[in-house]
Amino acid sequence: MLIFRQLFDPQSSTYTYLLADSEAREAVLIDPVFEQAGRDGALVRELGLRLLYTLDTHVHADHVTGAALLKEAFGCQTAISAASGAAGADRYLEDGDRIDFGKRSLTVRATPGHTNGCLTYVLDDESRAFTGDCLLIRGTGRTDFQGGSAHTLYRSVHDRIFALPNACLLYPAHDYRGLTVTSVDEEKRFNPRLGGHLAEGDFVGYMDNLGLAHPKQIDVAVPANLKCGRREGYAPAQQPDWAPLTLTFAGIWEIGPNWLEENARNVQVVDVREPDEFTGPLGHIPGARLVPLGALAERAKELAPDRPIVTVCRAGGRSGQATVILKKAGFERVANLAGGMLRWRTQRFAVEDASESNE
Ligand SMILES: N[C@@H](CCC(=O)N[C@@H](CS)C(=O)NCC(=O)O)C(=O)O
Ligand SMILES: [Fe+2]
Repeated sequence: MLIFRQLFDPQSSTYTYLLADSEAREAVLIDPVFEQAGRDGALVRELGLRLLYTLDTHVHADHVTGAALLKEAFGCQTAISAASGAAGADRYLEDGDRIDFGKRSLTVRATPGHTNGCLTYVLDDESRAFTGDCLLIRGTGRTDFQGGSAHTLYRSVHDRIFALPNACLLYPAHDYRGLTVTSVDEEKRFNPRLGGHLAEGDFVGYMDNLGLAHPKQIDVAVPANLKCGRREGYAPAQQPDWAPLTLTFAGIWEIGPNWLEENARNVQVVDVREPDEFTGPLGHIPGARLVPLGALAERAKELAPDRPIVTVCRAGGRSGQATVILKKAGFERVANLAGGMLRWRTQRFAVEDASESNE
């Protein structure tokens, strides 16, 4: 079975696609975005997948690829077309190459025109294809920079994408209106630039008059993408360095009980349960300060601004929301205790005032 997720970066309107074999648990990510690498990594971890490849459809002009960050985090391989001119990829793809993940695979089709090195990745059963910026939903990639050519793009779409089965679903690298998917049949009939009876000359005329401003990030994105997303001295803002925190796909930074047990002295443990739970069956972590969730926004000023905070509750739900409240109140170094008191007690770590023993 195929695991399939479509992910969105609102800043650049980029779609990233996660594909995996549900049995082998092997995965690939198509067109990850630098700023979203933490989110994508969280999904890979939570679904219990092994990331084999990041697959860029082309050297993007509008955002930096997450390829290098994901390689660093997961040890996966980075792949892009040989024709892209990008340096430092682990695998350089050519037309006809196959990328295997478990029993599933993607086949590479060279679809130049938006850039020289643009690829479309076609799923093994031709039920889905990932067209990058070659064919967009009722649109196409622009052809006015990065070696673009309207003639070449027209041929790529007609010869390589419209040659797929009519029912094949097409997933682009961008959509600027929030549209998510189309099909070969739909685009053959309704694409306003090259569908229906429109000929190559009509397309070229259309593209010559697009009148788009250059992407805002082009001067940063292209040089970084020519190095597969490596940016010396520039880490994504998100990764905290005060503890080995993990980001959840829900967007919450968590710390495991083992780390907290060893480092409790260096942080403020804030328990956000109700008072009767604090001294109830589960008890609380020694040294924890009780601030029920409902009072947290109001009482946040009681907490020291210069020491990291770990929030705790019964199972890790309310304390996750507590991290959101504390961030809003201006605290930067905040993490949720993963699994809350329930997991803490399964580990048999020390508690105070428990009305029920751990044995
Ligand atoms: N406004 C966007 C640029 C959008 C853009 O130029 N997108 C490229 C893809 S890299 C494109 O081909 N757009 C085609 C279109 O919008 O019709 C930005 O500043 O990043
Ligand atoms: Fe592009």
